[in-house]
Amino acid sequence: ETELAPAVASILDAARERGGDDETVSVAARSLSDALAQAESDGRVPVIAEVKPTSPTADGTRDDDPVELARAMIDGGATAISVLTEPSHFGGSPEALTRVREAVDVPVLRKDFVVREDQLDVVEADLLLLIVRFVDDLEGLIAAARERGFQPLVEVHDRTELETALEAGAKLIGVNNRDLARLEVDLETFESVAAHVPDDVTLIAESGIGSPADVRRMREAGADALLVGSAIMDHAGGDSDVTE
Ligand code: IGP
Repeated sequence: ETELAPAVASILDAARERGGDDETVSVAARSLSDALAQAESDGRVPVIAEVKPTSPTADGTRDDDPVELARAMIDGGATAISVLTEPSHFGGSPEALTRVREAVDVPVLRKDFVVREDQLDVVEADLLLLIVRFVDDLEGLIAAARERGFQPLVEVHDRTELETALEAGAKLIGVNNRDLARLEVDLETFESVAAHVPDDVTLIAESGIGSPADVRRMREAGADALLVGSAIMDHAGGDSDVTE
């Protein structure tokens, strides 16, 4: 197993320290598959646009209002919104997600490094990211997420992790093109994993998608939707249309 980049190791340490909540959330989730089907029937490329104030590979921090960003993303054609809630390296917060989810009516993904069940109860969201590499009891955490009403999005980086995700019963899988060892992006990651994903799984291409050519490439490799952060954050305030 490859070593984690120092930034990722420290994100993970911080995540393990973070407390959860004693009360159990119960979410009336907005369906991602309905939203994706709607986008397809409207002839739009299904994009999950991400509110990510900063990251270990970003140049600085953007302090735009998350609600305004999310609204602009939806006006630009986004099908769903992802909001970072990780505070130490991504400038995120549960409050930002709550505000966004109140302001929009599309599904909202909680983007964080959740490692334990009690950490599921921090904030209500429609979708919840679970990263295979960081979760010990994936099957247990998927079940706990579903019990609360979340649609778990299970993130993998290679075929071994894909097998783990499938065995744990994941129905919504994201392939992260960014590797957690060198933090470099390679779109071939998605292509090599996607070829082995069964048809009944909803498949999302994550990270490093920055141009219409990238979008086409991921779609041709089988992406049901694309998760785009930096390319949209870099154009936030402009009128870039991510679905063109
Ligand atoms: C978005 P990008 O390259 O478009 O900004 O990537 C998203 O895929 C990325 O932020 C991400 C991520 C994660 C962030 C993918 N998996 C896990 C934090 C945690």
